Amino acid sequence: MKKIIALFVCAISLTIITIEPSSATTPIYISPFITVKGTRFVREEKPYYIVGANMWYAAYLGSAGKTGNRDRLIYELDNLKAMGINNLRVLAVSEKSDMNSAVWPATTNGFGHYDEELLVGLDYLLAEMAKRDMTVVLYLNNYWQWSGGMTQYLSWLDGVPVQDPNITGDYQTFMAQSAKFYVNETANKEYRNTIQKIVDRINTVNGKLYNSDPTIMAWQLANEPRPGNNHASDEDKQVFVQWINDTAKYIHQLDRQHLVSSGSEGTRGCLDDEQLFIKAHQSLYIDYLTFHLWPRNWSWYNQKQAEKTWGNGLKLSLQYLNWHIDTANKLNKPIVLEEFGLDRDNGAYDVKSTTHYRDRFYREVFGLVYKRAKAGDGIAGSNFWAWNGSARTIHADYWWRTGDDFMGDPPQEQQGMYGVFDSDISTLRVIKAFSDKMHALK
Ligand code: IFL
Repeated sequence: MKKIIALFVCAISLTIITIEPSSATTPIYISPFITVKGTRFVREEKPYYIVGANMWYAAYLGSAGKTGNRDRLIYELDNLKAMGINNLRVLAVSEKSDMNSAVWPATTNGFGHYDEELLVGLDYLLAEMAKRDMTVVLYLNNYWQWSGGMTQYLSWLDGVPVQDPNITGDYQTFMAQSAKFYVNETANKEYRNTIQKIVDRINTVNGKLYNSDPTIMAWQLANEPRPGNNHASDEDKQVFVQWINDTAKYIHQLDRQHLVSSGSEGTRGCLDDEQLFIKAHQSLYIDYLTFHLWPRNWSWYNQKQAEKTWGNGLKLSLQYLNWHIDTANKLNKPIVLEEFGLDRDNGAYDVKSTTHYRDRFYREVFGLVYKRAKAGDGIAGSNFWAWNGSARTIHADYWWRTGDDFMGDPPQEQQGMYGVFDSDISTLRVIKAFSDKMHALK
């Protein structure tokens, strides 16, 4: 009996002896994915700040087919990297549309019909971004028409062509139409099929599974989803909140590694209803908040009367920024200013025109983002809209036509309106100065 006890004691002490050294050497798993800790993004146990740009067309350039331009993509990514850009916001899927103001070609050409060349373009983009240690937010639909989007799903179902709001001038009707998408079960079933196809894809360039690729920071439901037009009802708002929650939940069920965000503009995209924005982003499945800032689109500033309207435009912009950052603090989630922009001077589109007011605006926005991030508030960074890079328009009317260079200004807007060209030296300097400061944040 004594012998047995002695052996038992010996076994215990042996166990203890062996546990100690092995537990000390057990490697701790450090996730390569961007995760959320309170109001911060964290990667590899360090805070991760977004110093980003919008480049909706980046996957188009990655295609080896006729719309692609891989040499240009490499050039743009190298330039962005040199400026300290670590994150891009990119359109992952487009829907083929006959509208003049929509891009051509498109990733989906009808239910279940995919353009493999464009998907390979996305593969190529992800592989090149990984080499540069950049991350990407991929949006999976669009409330607006320029990439097909929600109205195109509906049109595939009922066979009625979408009325191009750029031609009719009737954005109110278009917006109400777009919001009908949320309640259309068949359209949402197909949208979810597409999401699954993307999330489960194996990258043909580097062999990685999309759902386990840390280059992808987040999936985003759509670009600028809104509950409807200016007259949307309480019921429309409820539908919107539900759709955000359910779609985000669906994506999380498919992919447990990546973050999910809405793509919302903030309160401006919620009919100025603060509670609606909060409700939509309180969802357990929405990992962080997004907002956009468009002083001229929202009539806070007039590019033709810049000096006269600057003060008010800036005041409202700063209020907007601060309110959203305060709200992120309250909800204890990070927030990203993932779009903002201002016209070139006097509303010019030409690459040679000056950008004094834009530079001033960027400085103000970056200044506030930096100040509040440094103070430990929920703002996790920004993506300016948008990177035009080396693209140039060849048309006197500045409208995009099939086959033209893709630039940050989508086809529903004049080319050169808000995008930053690689020759906009003064703006590039402002971006670089911001990026240096953000990267120095601990
Ligand atoms: O081009 C626009 C884009 O559709 C968007 N927000 C505003 C941009 C500039 O008007 O998502």
